Amino acid sequence: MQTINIKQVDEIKISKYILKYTFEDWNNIIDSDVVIVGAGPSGMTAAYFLAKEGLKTVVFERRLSFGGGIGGGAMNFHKIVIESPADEVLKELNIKLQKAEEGIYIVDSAEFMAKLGASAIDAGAKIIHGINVDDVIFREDPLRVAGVAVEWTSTQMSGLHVDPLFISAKAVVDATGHDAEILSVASRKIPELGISIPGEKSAYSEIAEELVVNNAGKVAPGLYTTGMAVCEIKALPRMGPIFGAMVLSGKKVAEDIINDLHNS
Ligand code: 48F
Repeated sequence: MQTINIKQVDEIKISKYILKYTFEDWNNIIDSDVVIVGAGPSGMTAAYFLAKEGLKTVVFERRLSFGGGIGGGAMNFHKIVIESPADEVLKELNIKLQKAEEGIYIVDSAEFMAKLGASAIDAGAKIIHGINVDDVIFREDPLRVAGVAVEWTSTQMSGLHVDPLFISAKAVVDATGHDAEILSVASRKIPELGISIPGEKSAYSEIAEELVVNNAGKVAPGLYTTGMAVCEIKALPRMGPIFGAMVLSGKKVAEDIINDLHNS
């Protein structure tokens, strides 16, 4: 039987390399162009288009996986519905589509998650897991959101009193889904921004998709939103396991940020 020789490495060297390269990354992302909160479908699509444009983009995700609501599909069934023109984005990412009828496509949730995440990373975005964003940084004159406060999810879950680290960004994107966590904290703690959170409405899929896409974008200077968080802030209906608007609102917010940063 053939013996396979494996390079030997001790525990201390493993630990040293992990620390060295982790801190290299953190020193780099500490002043980012764009911070995206949430690695669901809208956040990862936004990350893909922003990184592709050459912007320093980091996605903080509180879980140890990415995909947000993609993996759960509808009641855990592994198929997801995508409608045109979102299929064009999925084709660009090499995700297989089954045509159900003209303009309506079916996608496997695992393939959608994996390829969307891989595409964002290949385009240059950093996705950092296990990080909870619990606040923003703001500045006056002019009033704007200027970054986020981050903490380990495990620290947050433990309830320990630990101060966060801060990351600066020219644009912060709330892609946290139904809870719109970043918009909520900003509306509560910086009332001068004038953000109110009326909450989403019950399902009305036919109209919800287009409304989400067209309302994604800037909420206040430096603060943007995409995906289901848009429903929270604009009182729009939910739509269930159809994901075209998640993809297209991610693309829309990326285009708005690219436009704003290029014109600033
Ligand atoms: O919920 P999620 O998938 O948001 P989305 O991109 O997509 C919504 C759809 O999945 C589905 C739907 C479509 O019709 O209704 O629900 O709008 O992904 C949000 C991600 O954000 C993470 C959360 O773990 C999830 O992966 N997240 C939420 N709050 C925080 C956070 C936070 N404070 N810090 C870091 N991550």
